[in-house]
Amino acid sequence: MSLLVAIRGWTPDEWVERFRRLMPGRLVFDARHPFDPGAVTHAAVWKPEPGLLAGLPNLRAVFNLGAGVDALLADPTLPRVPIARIVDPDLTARMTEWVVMNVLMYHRQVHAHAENQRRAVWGTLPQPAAKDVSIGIMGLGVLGRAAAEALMALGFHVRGWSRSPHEIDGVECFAGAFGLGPFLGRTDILVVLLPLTPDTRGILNKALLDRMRRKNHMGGPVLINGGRGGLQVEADILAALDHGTLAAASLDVFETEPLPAMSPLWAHPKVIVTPHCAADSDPDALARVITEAIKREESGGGIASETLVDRRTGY
Ligand code: NDP
Ligand code: OXD
Repeated sequence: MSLLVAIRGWTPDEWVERFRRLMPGRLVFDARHPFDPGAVTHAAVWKPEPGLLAGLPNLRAVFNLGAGVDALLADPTLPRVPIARIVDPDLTARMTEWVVMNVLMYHRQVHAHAENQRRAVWGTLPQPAAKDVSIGIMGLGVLGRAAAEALMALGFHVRGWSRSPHEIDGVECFAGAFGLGPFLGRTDILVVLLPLTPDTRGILNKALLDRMRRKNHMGGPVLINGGRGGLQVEADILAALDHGTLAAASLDVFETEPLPAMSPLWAHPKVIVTPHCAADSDPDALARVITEAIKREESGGGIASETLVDRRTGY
């Protein structure tokens, strides 16, 4: 059994070292250097070079080093072996923090208070209770459910939208194309934790933003996207912000990453940009999770169902 580590965009050296430490006695190949393709049984990858995995005749399973598999599935030559993605409490907790931080910032009108402070104005603002504010979460998977629980614990009215119908205690659930209109029509803050698939690409567009509830204490609907940049049409978001259809946006992910220096999103007064770090996790913890998953697969336990990617749906 041997592992190929193929990583683009992050520092591969540290990952190769981690896996060598965690799997003493096994071969751990670095895809940047020559290796024997026939010896590779497992691959730990992040955005691997398209075609690389197709050249591994004895590959048994692929372990994606993140929760989203859109970059991996974009390779049309990807071999038909099981694919596992990351489901990890550390990653989930960090995404929950990012979502809650943003929701509270808008709900408690931090920007308006900061502006008053700048002008030395002792200005009190009307402040509704959390229960009177509706948070709509697109994506009720591992991350969406965790965010829903945290927001419910703070007292918000939480609604959720997914591909298939769900019943979740305390969450008003909607599903599919028919559910989208009613879901958006009573949402004040839209939290997006969807995967990027052919069905969700470009979903955060003018038509969707136009359907959100307009009247609230924040001056209009707010968008918080921690999913993927390909979900959003940035030109439509900018136009909605300038037109007032959207009051504000917090974006962790972008159509092009890193966000180009020329993007108007950087300096837009109603936009908060974070550099795809919402769920930046402890790499040692992730490497341990993957190592355990590889050992489980090797010993015949297969891939844990909550991490197994369904290639038909794309997540
Ligand atoms: P899951 O696979 O657990 O959940 C995905 C959710 O999206 C499910 O509820 C699913 O519906 C729903 N969904 C998928 N397609 C559609 C559709 N066409 N219409 C409506 N709902 C849909 O994923 P996670 O919660 O673990 O992660 C979500 C995404 O977050 C990842 O794919 C990744 O892109 C992103 N991410 C971003 C990070 C960052 O740092 N910014 C870090 C980690 C992840 P159903 O329940 O019916 O299957
Ligand atoms: C992920 C990410 O998918 O960090 O895990 O974006």
